[in-house]
Amino acid sequence: MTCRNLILILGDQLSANLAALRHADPARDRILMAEVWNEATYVKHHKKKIAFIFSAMRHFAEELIAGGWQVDYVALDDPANSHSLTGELARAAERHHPERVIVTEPGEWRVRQMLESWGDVPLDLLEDDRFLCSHAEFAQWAEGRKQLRMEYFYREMRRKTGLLMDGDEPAEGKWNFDADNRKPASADLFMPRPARTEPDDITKAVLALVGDRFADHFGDLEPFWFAVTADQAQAALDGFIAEALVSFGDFQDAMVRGEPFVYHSVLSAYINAGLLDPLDVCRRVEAEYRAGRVAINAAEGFIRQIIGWREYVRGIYWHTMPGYERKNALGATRPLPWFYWTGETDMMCLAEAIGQTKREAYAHHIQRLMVTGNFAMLAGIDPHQVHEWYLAVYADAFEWVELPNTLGMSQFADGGLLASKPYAAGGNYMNKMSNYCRSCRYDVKQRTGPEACPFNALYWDFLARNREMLNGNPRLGPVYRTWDRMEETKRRETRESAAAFLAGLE
Ligand code: FAD
Ligand code: DLZ
Ligand code: SF4
Repeated sequence: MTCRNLILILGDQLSANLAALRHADPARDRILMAEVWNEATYVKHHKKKIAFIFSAMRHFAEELIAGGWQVDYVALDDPANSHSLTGELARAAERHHPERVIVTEPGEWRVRQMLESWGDVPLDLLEDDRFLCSHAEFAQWAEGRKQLRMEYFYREMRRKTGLLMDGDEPAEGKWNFDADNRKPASADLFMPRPARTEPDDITKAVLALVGDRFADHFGDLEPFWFAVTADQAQAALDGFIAEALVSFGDFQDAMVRGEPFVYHSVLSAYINAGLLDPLDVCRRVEAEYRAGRVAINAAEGFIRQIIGWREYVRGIYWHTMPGYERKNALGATRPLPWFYWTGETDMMCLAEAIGQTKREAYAHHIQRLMVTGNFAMLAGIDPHQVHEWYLAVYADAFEWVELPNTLGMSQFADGGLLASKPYAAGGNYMNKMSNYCRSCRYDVKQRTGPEACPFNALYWDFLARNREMLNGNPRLGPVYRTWDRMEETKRRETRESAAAFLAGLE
């Protein structure tokens, strides 16, 4: 059978208004979706992440079929599955003899390269207009700028969308209310849990498949409660707006033992896979603010994450790839400690963040940045290994968003392209923003010796070790002056303590 065009839909393109679908004709074109081993194993993704993507793909294919589309869906256990995206394109091309293959541009450079170098049938890549800022627009914004700071990019996106704008002015006269969003949260506050979806028959079949075929991958497969359709993701958004948004701003940076989600939305996996439209989500949040139900610091804090950070990191990714993935400005080479895969460590903050990552394929931003990320940077872990870990373990991880967050924001491996200074902190920060330290075997107040919180000596050791690279950074001037004022013996003991801890890591 022949078709006019073959439309390839990838696992993170599950949106009814996808560019490739808008350009297609259900009567003459055929859709291809494929679960392939290569995509599930190029890093060993968390079991929950694979189950989420496969189940959401299967549900989306069903919706397309119900909407009158002709869909070739290749399941993982199809005996003829070639297990690569290009292999499946080639097989579909043999079946249908299309004139052209149409794909909405892939989110990852690796996949784009793979498709572009597959030459059997002419290929059209369509711009992914689920994002606000095109590659060309970002390049234009970046051109001639010495520093690519998110804040200025974000203001452009506010103007472009009109979100939280009163005419030409930002709502309530300020662009950014981040200073109001750093309150610690006490464990006795009520913290809502994200909406849970009961697995249906499709999801149950996927769970059985993933449990069987990916048993050696990281993470707990069940309980599995992710939304896997656009309607279910909308229900999760409704739940966030009704229960958590109001406190999102105040407690955005807070960490609480036993509370993996605090007041975060837990929507990133749904947005990234295409089940929720990012601009719709922001408009819903703005409406809550305009109706007087949430304060500006909650609405602005949330919207900034999506039209600011999310769009910005995507811009940075495509602006710097290929090459960005190999950045290692601080020359860090230590292997990733094994406890990143088990959560078995006496450091309570790391045990919590990694333990919940294993259970939920989720950790919120401050856990990723200031606990697992901060530790890896202070300990001098090879940023490429850190990158592969983050890409594998989170349900929302796709390279375009994960890589700049990891290499740039959290590891300073791009030398400061993305962050104006390393996000480095000792135990004080953790003690201020969390209740982890109270139940940790280490003493957050001590800097040296076997009982001392390892973050303290590691923090100073990191600064001393990387002085040549970081000395010129004006934001670090006061910290280096404090270090220089310390007694020589204290400095030596600090570095010896850090060295002893690091030796123990290996
Ligand atoms: P909320 O806190 O509720 O924020 C709302 C939304 O804003 C999120 O759903 C997400 O879409 C967006 N957002 C927030 N922060 C960022 C950010 N820094 N970059 C891009 N979007 C953002 N996010 C991913 O989506 N995928 C990743 O692979 C990923 N890897 C990360 C790795 C590191 C080292 C760090 C520090 C951050 C990473 N982030 C990543 C960003 C952020 O941590 C997650 O988006 C957020 O924790 C998702 O949880 P949430 O939906 O509850 O977010
Ligand atoms: C992450 C992922 C996984 C686990 N499996 C598939 C798959 O079987 N088929 C597919 O089309 N996409 C999958 N993906 C997403 C891709 O690996 C890739 O990250 C995105 O399409 C972005 O380019
Ligand atoms: Fe983490 Fe140190 Fe606090 Fe323990 S004392 S939880 S290691 S910051």
